[in-house]
Amino acid sequence: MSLPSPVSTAVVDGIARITIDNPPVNALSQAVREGLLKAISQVNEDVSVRAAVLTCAGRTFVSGADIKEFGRPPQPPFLPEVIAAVEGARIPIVAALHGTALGGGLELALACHGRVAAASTRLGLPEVSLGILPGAGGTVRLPRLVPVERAVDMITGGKPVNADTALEIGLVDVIAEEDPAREAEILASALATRGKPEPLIKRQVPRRPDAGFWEKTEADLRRKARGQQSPIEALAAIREGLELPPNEALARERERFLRLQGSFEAAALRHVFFAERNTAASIRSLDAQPVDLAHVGVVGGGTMGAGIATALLLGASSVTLIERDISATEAARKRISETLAASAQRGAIAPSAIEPMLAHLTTTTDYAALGTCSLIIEAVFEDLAVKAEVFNRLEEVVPPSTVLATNTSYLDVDEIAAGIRHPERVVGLHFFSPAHVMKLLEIVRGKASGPVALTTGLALAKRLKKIPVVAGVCDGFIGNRIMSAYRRDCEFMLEEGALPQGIDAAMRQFGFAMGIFEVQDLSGLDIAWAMRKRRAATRPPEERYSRISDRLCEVGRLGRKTGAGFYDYSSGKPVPSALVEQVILEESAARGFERRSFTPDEIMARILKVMRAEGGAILAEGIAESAADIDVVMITGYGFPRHKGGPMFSI
Ligand code: 3H9
Repeated sequence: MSLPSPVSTAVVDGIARITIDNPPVNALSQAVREGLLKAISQVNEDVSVRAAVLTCAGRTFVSGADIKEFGRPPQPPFLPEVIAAVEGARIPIVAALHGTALGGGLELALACHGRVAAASTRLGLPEVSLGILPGAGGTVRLPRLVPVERAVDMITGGKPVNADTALEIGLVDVIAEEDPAREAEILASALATRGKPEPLIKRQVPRRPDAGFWEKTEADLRRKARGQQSPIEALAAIREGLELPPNEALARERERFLRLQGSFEAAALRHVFFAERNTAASIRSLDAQPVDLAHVGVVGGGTMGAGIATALLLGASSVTLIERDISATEAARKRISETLAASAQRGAIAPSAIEPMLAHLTTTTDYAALGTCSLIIEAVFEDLAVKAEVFNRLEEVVPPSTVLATNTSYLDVDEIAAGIRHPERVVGLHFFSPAHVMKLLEIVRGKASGPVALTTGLALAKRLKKIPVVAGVCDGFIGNRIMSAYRRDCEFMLEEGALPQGIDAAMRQFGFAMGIFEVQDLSGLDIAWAMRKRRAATRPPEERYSRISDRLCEVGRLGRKTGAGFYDYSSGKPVPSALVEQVILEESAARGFERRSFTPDEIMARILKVMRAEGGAILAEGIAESAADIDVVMITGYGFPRHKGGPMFSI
């Protein structure tokens, strides 16, 4: 017995309504493509039909080709054929958009003869974020509808636009006040009076870009893409779309699409797409209700505490923040309002949203004010005794149902929870700085962490639009543990002959936003220094240990904040330092190394090897739930290039 088609057609008063119903996101699976072809041939043949509307059931218009089909041999009918049928229909077809019209979904809408969108619709061609380019005419049709520069931004950047922008640039004809399908019927009816619709593909390109546009855009893209190929290919396809006869351009686009679809980059980005949606599997399967997140407490108003409070306010929670004294509470409030102002300046929030958010922030020195919070996140100084004391104080003022979280990035969550009466309520919530921006949230599962504490961590991640990854207790959890391992090895490479600028350049060339030494200078060398000093007594004497960082700290080079670290910053930018090189040479000599040169490939091979080895150990110890989770951590928290799929990924 064959399954019912996900595409249905109903004709009322000469207007056909073609509806796609393929939950969750109406992806263009083989059955949808086949159903669409049938529907178009049906309305072409039915002479009573004057016009048609293409709409979707459920929460969204078509959000793209079915990514699950990408790894398998393609099954006909292919999308370009479906799209050509829609565009060449005997009658005008108007797309009624809501939710997200993405990728193949937007290409389908471009083939229609008009577009009506609900006000909350987002429209885009995000293919480059999957390592491919639009493969069903998007690069050829979009620049015929909207200004070329806007088409280039949308296709090479992959970021969707909202309905207002879509209307402004001509991507949609109408923003529906109520039901987009109903308003699409009105537009389709009006178009029907003008005879057979003109396909967009036949439309002349209104304006060619200015001289030098392609070269400059390509140079900018190459700089930003950090080795990713698909944006560069997408740009070339758009250019061909404007310079070649349309059918030739469509064929060339398809060729590029199929080639990229089989690339390492596309496999890597698909892996990350699904990996990000499948994290925290062990918590998702728990049968427990999270606590209410409407009012959350934060203890500590330093960089992390204030950042977490900002993230919570942006996530529509009320926040009560505790600091030691009045001047510290005032400093925290100032930090938070400055961060919100900067978010407004970046366009992330409306300036008018700041005051209402700050009205939901209470700063105080009185722990009793936390009595009504169902979740409290501690973000005080990274010291076990200090944190344990905070937890003991918290237990005095809150009921046993309150979940207590620690934002520690290294310390043992079990030891923090050890002294309290209800350790099942304790969980680690490791945010990354800046906490209101960074997408990663490590949910650290302590020995005693109970289901409510864990599901609360997951619910918080969802509310703050973060990606949760579960980590077990160990030194540095997943991310910091891997980073410590490769940072250590990078310092060994310094002893053996490399220089910080050489290692950083190799990492950038591989696709990292920054090299490890630039990163350390940015975050400050003192925290890791303090930790090394704490561990000095228990470090096995036979363990290899580089003294380079310690020596820089000893002379006050703590990173950017002191104007010097692995680099000098007197000009604001990192400049290699003669003094650092001297320290490195001395340490090489002291350890008896004959210095040798390292190629960028050699440096990266070594870094990746260490990352994989540490990742393997983390998996074997059960600290991470899957290799894919480790990839997600390194990509979303540590700048590993997304298009390389993560340190554990291979094909
Ligand atoms: C393309 O179109 C190529 C064409 O140019 C040419 C072809 C010839 N396919 O994200 P969510 C699943 S490339 C299959 O949690 P949200 C997803 O895995 C494509 N499955 O929801 C999840 O499954 P599960 C261009 C898909 O509301 C469920 O749907 N399009 C697809 O937060 C819910 O997803 C894109 O790149 C798909 N295309 O966000 C859009 N999309 O429940 C990619 C989603 O089993 N998708 N799923 O875990 C998105 O950006 C977001 O999913 C979306 C919804 C914004 C749509």
